[in-house]
Amino acid sequence: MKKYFLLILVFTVACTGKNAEPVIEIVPTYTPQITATAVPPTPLPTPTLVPVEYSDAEFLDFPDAVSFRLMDYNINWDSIFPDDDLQNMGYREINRQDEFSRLVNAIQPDIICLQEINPARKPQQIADMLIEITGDENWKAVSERDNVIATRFDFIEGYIFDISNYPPELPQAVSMIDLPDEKFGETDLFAICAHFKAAGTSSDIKTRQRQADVLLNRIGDAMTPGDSIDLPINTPYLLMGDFNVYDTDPAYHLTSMITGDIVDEDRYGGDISPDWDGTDLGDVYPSINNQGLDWDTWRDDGSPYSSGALDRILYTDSILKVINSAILDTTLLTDEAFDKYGLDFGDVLFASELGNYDHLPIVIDFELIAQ
Ligand SMILES: [Ca+2]
Ligand SMILES: [Ca+2]
Ligand SMILES: [Ca+2]
Ligand SMILES: [Ca+2]
Repeated sequence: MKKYFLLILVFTVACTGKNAEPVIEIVPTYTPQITATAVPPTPLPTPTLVPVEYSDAEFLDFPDAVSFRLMDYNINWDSIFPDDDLQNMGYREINRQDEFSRLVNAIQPDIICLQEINPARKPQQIADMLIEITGDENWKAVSERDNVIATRFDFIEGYIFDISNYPPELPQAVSMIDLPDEKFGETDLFAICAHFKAAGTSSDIKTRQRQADVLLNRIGDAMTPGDSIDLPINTPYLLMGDFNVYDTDPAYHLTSMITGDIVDEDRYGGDISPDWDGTDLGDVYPSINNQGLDWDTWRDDGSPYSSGALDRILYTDSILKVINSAILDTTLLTDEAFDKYGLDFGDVLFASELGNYDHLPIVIDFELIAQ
């Protein structure tokens, strides 16, 4: 019976694309559908032998007093909410409440970017959950589509993208985060938490590019006087989330986001310089447990898809400096690390299944570069 179920599961995964990345638009009224037009999966590459090294998770220690910590995590649809939560998406597959709680308390982020939260949820629900998990009353959250930005700092109102003219699948969550003045001076942080369209049809690829073009158009507005939003000059920003960067297409949307190259210029305007000094954005490109051996943020050994760095943290590296970064894989930690940080072996696994992680959480510490 179990084998039969597994066969169905494998078949379903093969038909629907990335595990737990259903081929659907993230619009509440849209009926999810299994498509027959998915691009056939690429043949499995010859497995590369990644050396296994166990880590004490020293990257979870705070590097210094003037850094802030980011956590980015595609949690897989509504997995962090209780089983009986009425707003769970129909295709929610697992309960990760306890795991998420341990991860947040071990990582102790100042800013969190989450994807695959039911768009119908009020962001305050996520803030309340983080207050309960951490005991810190300061958590606040904003959301757009399935993207949520939460912070224990404050938000500064008035810095939002005008997205009124765009189809609902294109916008992403944005916010201005008030970095504490005593540590960061007058500089605050603009944050964009994005989820690019999943799956591999030509329509999916086009949607990812349009999402990139829309973001670049809005960032261009934010960085120049006039129109709907003006960031204070040299405001650092993060452009982070699940970019769905696959090896089955050129993933030009990532190149666009790094370089400012808008593809549909008729609709979204001319190219921009995404960093304040006229250069490209930086791509943190962290590695598993900061070991420099493996850079994949998504992995499911039982699926026909290659693992890959689907999730990205882009940043204005003229203003921000990465001083510590890691993709957290709890299955490669020592017993000492479990004791010290209160983590369990399977905290990042998908349904406790070895070799299947879905997405992994990312931890980055940033410092401001003195201007
Ligand atoms: Ca501030
Ligand atoms: Ca402007
Ligand atoms: Ca262009
Ligand atoms: Ca740069």
